[in-house]
Amino acid sequence: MLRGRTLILMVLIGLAAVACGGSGGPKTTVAGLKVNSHGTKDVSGASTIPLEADSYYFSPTVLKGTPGQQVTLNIKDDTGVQHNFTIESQQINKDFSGDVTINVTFPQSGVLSFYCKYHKTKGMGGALLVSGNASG
Ligand SMILES: [Cu+2]
Repeated sequence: MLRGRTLILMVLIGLAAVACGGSGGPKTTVAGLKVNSHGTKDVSGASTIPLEADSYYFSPTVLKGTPGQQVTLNIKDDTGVQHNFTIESQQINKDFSGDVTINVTFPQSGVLSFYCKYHKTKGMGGALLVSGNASG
């Protein structure tokens, strides 16, 4: 009898763990970062790109462009929470709370990650993709 109860308890704990996994942690890996993915957008040829910042993701998450393409990200943020946009290799480290405009440059090849330094571990990141695959 006790054994049966223990088994049921274990099943319930297992279900709870699955439910948490479904709504919780970031699932997708882009450019070595675990992120909450909200899609990929081809922005080749564009100079201004609308981007949404939310808790905790960027949408679209992966921007696909051409080598060296310079773009202005018009980030829309109505979360009321302090966020940040960082690309280490371009010395970009910009805090924002509300809409913000940030100039970025696509890499010559491969993929380059960006992230919010405050919510990196919650999956708030993305990538600038030029060639290859964003995942991994
Ligand atoms: Cu953030």
